[in-house]
Amino acid sequence: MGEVQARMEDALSRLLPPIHVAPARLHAAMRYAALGGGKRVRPLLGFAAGELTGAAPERLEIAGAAVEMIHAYSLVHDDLPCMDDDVLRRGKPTVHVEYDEATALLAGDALQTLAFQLLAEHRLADEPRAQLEMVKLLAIAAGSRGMAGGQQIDLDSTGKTLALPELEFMHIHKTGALIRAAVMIGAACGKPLDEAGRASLDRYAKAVGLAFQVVDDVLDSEASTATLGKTAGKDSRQGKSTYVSALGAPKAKALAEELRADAHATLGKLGSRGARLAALADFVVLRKF
Ligand code: GRG
Repeated sequence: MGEVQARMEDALSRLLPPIHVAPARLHAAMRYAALGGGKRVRPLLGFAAGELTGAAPERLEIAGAAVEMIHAYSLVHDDLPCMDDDVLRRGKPTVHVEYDEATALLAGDALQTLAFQLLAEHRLADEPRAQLEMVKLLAIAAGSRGMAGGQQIDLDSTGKTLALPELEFMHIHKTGALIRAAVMIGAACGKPLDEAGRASLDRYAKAVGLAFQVVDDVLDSEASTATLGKTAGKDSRQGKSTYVSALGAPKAKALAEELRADAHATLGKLGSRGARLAALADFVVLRKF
């Protein structure tokens, strides 16, 4: 994990515009948002999925950087006063606090468009059609039928109690869609999987994506701000529906375990090449931050 995390830090630093290029303030804010923090879970999953299909690491780091830039953009916008209004992220002041709101908005926008630029300008798949498919996967995962849509449902549901199927729908979109895209895009950097292999990998990614958010809900209610590097306990203070509010912490943890078992079971169909994906399912569920 450390190797991929270090590799991603280098790749992101190389791919983001340098601070000395105008507009320096915007480029500095983009670098502040994307560098020097974060677990890099999505690129880690992309690398592990790429191992399954024999993808070149040079391709995986570009694909991972694109997904990570979408993720960084979502965090910058999520922290804005018009959304979650938070002042701490990855143990540092949020982008709008360090810079200003307008710059944070633009930094998020520019990170998002740079992600698509990366997918367009680097050779990431053997077939052009497969590369176009990656662009589509990322666009759908980030858009109204993915992350942005999930965020809208989250905003609309504040102060309300969601039933479990609605909660699952929100989380699958808000957090799960990008995680799923990270896995499928990583795999697409290598030799195409057959239909059954693709379906198994997608099922794995869906389970891990949902597990990630269930664990995030548990950590928000149980871990400290210092451990998380972001403000803890916000979900209940803001009246958000979470797996902890819906099920209670013990049942939410049991659900995360069920999803971990599902992820492992589905990887069984992919043979020993899925070992790293299995270890990452464990990391997502057992993590403490
Ligand atoms: C603003 C379009 C838009 C979307 C925002 C994903 C999201 C939607 C907001 C993020 C808010 C949040 C805390 C969601 C919970 C799950 C999540 C994405 C946590 C942060 O991801 P990690 O733990 O963060 O991978 P690091 O810092 O490790 O990269």
